[in-house]
Amino acid sequence: MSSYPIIVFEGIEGSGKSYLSKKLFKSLKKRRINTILTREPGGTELAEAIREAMLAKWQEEITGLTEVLLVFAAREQHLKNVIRPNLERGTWVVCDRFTDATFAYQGEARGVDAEIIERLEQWVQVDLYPDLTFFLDLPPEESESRIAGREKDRMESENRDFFQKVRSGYIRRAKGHKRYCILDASRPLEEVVSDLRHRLLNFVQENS
Ligand code: Z5A
Repeated sequence: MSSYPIIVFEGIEGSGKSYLSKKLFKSLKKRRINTILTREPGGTELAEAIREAMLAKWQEEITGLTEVLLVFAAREQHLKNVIRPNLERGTWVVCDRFTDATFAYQGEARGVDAEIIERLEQWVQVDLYPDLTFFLDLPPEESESRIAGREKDRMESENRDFFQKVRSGYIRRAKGHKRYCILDASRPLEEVVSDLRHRLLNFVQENS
């Protein structure tokens, strides 16, 4: 584990990552734990610009490898300018998505070789990995109804089969890593929040 914790939320669209990461951020602040809330791709000026380019609709084909290179360029900026300096000064980091999203979206769903992602992961992150990852598991049909009516970006415009592959990719990774906590995100929000609170309590006791 890094010196101070990095806690990540993962899941497909509408699974509640943004809502729950804000909730967790507020709850840690209430406990007087210095915490920042950030997201990927994004978190710095350049990384947010890369996010916009990554999610925009283009006339030309965008390959899976291009997406991998874009998210890792954004991640390098985010790690160098936000995440590492905060961890070094004793601040906890709550992040909406991180590298498991690259394995799920670009690896599993776009078909980019996992070895390429692993190499970039080692190269860019070196020794920095999340300490706790909440995977909010939601069937794609449910996700579709939650985000219906929204204007869709390039990634959100993918079909159900794509998101089924993303979900399978997350489930596979969750089974292989002890840091994962899988939450059934199809339940009412209060139930998901209550599970999150319970898991968080244990984590805070172990880490503060
Ligand atoms: N991406 C990638 O491809 N590779 C990478 O390495 C990384 C990212 C890091 C942007 O991510 C895109 O980046 C994403 C993958 C790609 N693209 N896609 N598709 P993002 O996380 O910023 O975008 P998003 O996944 O589209 O966010 P989202 O749709 O806002 O999802 P969310 O944050 O999980 O949902 P929410 O805002 O918390 O909730 C959405 C709505 O559902 C809201 O009205 C809630 O009140 C409702 N909700 C949430 N939970 C519940 C429950 N339990 N019951 C009822 N209603 C609920």
